[in-house]
Amino acid sequence: MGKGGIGLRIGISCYATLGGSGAVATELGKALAKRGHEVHFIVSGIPFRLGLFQEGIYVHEVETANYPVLQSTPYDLALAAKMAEVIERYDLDILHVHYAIPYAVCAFLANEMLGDRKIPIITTLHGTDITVLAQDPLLRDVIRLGIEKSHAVTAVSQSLIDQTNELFSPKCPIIKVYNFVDTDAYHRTEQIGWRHHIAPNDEPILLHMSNFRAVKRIPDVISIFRRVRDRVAAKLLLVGEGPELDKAWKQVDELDLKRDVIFLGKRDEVASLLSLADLLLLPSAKESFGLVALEAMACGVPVIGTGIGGIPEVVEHGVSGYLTDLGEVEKMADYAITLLQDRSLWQIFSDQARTRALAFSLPEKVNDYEQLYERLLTVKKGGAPCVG
Ligand code: GMT
Repeated sequence: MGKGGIGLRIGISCYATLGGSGAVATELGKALAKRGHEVHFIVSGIPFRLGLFQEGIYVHEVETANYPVLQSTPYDLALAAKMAEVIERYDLDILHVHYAIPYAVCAFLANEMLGDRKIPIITTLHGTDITVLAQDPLLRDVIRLGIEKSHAVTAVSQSLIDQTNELFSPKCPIIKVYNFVDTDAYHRTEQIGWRHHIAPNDEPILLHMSNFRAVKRIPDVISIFRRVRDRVAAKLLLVGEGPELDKAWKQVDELDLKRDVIFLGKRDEVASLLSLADLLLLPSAKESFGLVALEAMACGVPVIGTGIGGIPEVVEHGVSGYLTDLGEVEKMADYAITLLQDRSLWQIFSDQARTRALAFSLPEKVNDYEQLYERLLTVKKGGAPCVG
């Protein structure tokens, strides 16, 4: 808690729709409000993990307007104006934005609008802002600006820090704050009814949950499952929606897997769904952290995936899951079968997954962010340009 025991007024901007960065930002905001801070979400819609009313939380929706002279609706400018308005109206102490584009850049713009009323900006990098968008020369220098103008920059894994350093060599060191999971809310629960509905003959359930973007390698998920199902009666639960969904339907159809693959679409009951699963499949091509892996592990679900990006910082190969190189679907299927055919080995991995998840528990990481806010507010008085 800041200001000598008094709560801070914290602005948070993030993507409100499906995605790990929005999930982390929202869970952080909720936890900060529980600790007595006043949290103002400045967003394009109600954050999907916000849940029911909670004291200390405010949501400010960015409204956009279009005019015939403009090529497109100026969302980013409207966001910057909204940030400035909320900072001023609610006398915010700090603005914490999640994702470099557009949030870090808009936060800088908002501060410029405020003149002497500038507040510290903290930017958390989540992954694709660096690993995908910053690879585009059109966006690279805009992202660089967002990073350089932030008063502190955090990233969700060492892998992401290394990639950011390689690309931008920022003057101010990037701070590592791993993502977290609320291990009280995320734990394995009996899901007898659902389980019976999905797997009436008690078949093991493999699960994949994502925003179905190309980096998630949905075709690999289905190929792994096909190989598993050829040897073990099993079901695959696909949770989420996105650009690769149609292709996934087609592949399932072509491989004649329709009876065993269930497309659930977007769902909120993440912990309950994960509790249904025996294994999580995460064969991503890029993954700066893999929040879903952590949430699955908290629910005692071992992970079979790629050892790419930040995933090995979360999942320990041979302990809480198995990791392979990109595209090694045969190997991933073999690992899955090993765990599915040996229930006592699965139980050991399941317990170890839960133990591993406890190392990423929410209170500790929220402390890290709170301490960073404190440092920023102290340093601001001394006038240092950034905190690292
Ligand atoms: O995974 C996605 O495609 C969503 C994306 C996002 O921007 O919300 O997730 C990124 O941030 C998550 C939270 O920090 C990380 O757990 C994901 O690994 C990261 N995704 C990628 O790096 C592809």
